[in-house]
Amino acid sequence: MKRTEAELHARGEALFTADYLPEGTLFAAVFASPEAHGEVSHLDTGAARSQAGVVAVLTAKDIPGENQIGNLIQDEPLLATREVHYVGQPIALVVAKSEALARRALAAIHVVIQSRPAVFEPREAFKRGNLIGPVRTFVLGDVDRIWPRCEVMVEGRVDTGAQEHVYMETQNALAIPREDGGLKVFSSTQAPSMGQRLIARVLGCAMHQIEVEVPRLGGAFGGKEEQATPWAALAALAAHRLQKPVKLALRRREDLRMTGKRHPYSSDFKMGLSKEGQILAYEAHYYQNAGATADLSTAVLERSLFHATGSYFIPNVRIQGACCRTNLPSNTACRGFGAPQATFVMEAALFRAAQVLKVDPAALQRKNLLREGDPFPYGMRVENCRAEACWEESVRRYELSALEERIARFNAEHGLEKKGIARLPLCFGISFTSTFLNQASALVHVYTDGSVSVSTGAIEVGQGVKAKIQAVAARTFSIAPERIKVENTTTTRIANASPTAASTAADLNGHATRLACLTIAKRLQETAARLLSCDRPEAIGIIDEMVYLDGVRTDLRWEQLIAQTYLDRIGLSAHAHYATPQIYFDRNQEKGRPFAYHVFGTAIVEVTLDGLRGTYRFDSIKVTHDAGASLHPAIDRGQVEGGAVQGLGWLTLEEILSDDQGRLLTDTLTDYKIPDLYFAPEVHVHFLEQAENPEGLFHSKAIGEPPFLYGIAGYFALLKAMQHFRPEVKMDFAAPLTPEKVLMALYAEA
Ligand code: LUZ
Ligand code: MOS
Repeated sequence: MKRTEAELHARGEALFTADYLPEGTLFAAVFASPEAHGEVSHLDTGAARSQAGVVAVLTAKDIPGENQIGNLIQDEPLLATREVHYVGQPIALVVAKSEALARRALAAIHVVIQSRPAVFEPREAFKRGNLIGPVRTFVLGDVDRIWPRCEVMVEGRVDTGAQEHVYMETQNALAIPREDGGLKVFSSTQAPSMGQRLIARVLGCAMHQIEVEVPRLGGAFGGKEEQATPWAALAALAAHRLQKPVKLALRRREDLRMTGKRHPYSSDFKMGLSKEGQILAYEAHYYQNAGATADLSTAVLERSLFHATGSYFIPNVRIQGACCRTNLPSNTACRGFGAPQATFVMEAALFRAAQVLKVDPAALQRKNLLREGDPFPYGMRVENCRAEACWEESVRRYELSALEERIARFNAEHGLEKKGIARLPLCFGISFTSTFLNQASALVHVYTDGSVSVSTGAIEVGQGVKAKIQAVAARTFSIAPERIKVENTTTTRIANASPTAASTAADLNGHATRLACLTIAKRLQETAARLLSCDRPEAIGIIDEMVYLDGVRTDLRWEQLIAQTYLDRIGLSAHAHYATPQIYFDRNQEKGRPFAYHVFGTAIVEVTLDGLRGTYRFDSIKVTHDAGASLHPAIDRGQVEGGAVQGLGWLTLEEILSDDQGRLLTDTLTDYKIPDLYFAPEVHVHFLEQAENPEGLFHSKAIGEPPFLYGIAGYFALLKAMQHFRPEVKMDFAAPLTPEKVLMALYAEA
């Protein structure tokens, strides 16, 4: 099957929110706080207002409803009033006849801020008690009873950095007033229903007054789950006040400065093992840098806790996590959503333990892999466990012993260049950890010519969800995919949609699509039975657009069947709702069954280090991935490749730096280096065979986020290469491990 819209993208004809420009549109630009923390004592917008081309300058006073866009926790004003909490926090909105005029007027706004001390580090915020939500603790067994019996103990600290989403399309929205006083808002968002609800709150109107439509997104990666809302709400506010269409589009530098990133974590770990390398006890403390507002931070932290033990069974565990409030733009959802940070801490602990035991980390990884029925610290037991299957398949398929020999030979023959390899066994839980979000609906129309329109709440962010939903409808009806159009998402056709997030969009919306198609298919069976004078509709089947009776092909075709159903005055549309069965979580006990299933896999990463320069090249990443019975192998392969490379970027190249006043220094894409074609290694992807997933849509598995974690192996491969170059090198677990840091470590004085 082809990727829907591939031609449009190849020709540059695909339309994005920014491509819609109704006549008479005004343009907005955001005036943001220059201070990380302080009290606004004076705000003068008069000079800006009187500049040529400026139509209005809006502040919090212009908000007719509630000045509040916090979702989980209501701690986020749309426009700052008395206090500012980070550099880049919106204070005022200039609306003008052109983008250039709007931006020029920003310089004429005068603000006086009495600065207050700002906090940027999560451990310091924790000490001061600046927490969001409760400290969470997951416990299994009893670590304190086991510590004295452990023959090997390791402890340490781990830091992982922020990561910018770098969606190609920056944050933007267009709001258009409607005749009834409501608004139609085009928004580049993963969460149109959340946008609709919060815009209604800000404007003080009913949700039915606000329609949010999403064309397609030029990438999101979690950055448009919560953080598309402010820009849509600001455009909506201006359109509502001025009764004109208003567009708000951030430039790249504004986007980099004003929006949040992946949460940096600072963590402590302690691990106890037997001398044979069995992990007996594990303890970790996560200090999450949440930034200035709650946003999704508590949910991200929760997913970290769920992924604390990685792909391993550990009988005694205590994990604690704190969401620490700092004076940075609020950090937010980013592919993996807290799981990569926790998995990295686990792998760092194992790496350290392997050093002490003088064994290859892979030996410890293999020994402690999850097995069928093992409990996670959150109560659920692992079902259809494929951790060992993926590991063993990767050893066979990628001829690991030959690979290791080749690397040993290379290292023996080369003085200045050294190679390292490392592996990452993956285990990722699928479902939103907030159980209520695991629902979706679909609206399917069959037109009288036999063509089909499918609407769901899923947003096409480039991940190919439309192609998957098209495949689901085509399979359920057994008709050609070309007959099926998957529509853009809008809140008038699909209500109360969960965000396109948590890797669940194809699963949840695909299930709903299948149910709606089945409802129509049942009606079609009845029509066909009538036409064929048969009193058993269940004896009717449709295969490749032809009607079958008792397994025997008839002359009745799909189009005829549809036309007759219409003439018989039978409905050709259906709406269906799907909710993931049998999931729950009790936050008092911290136990439950939060996930429908887990995704497994194994990656092997090989890197070559230039010991003279500290530069490195990732040669290859070899993946064995459990995609279930893939709905669309080409798309799933693309997700594995992209995820793995994005994961490598997070831990190596991508470094976000701010000055001591909380101002972002890496605010261009020349300062902030992301993986490109030259950086990307060869990616080999093998899907585990005979891997049907009974819990999944047509036995498939979700794909979006899990492969991001494969990049973690790259960090440890690099540490191994550094060790080969200089055995006594001091190794911190502090990502990103940029070439500069590698060089400093290799030549640090002992
Ligand atoms: N978003 C969310 C997510 O709201 N809840 C989740 O559990 C989640 N997981 C991954 C990515 N986004
Ligand atoms: Mo996401 S991190 O699934 O928006």
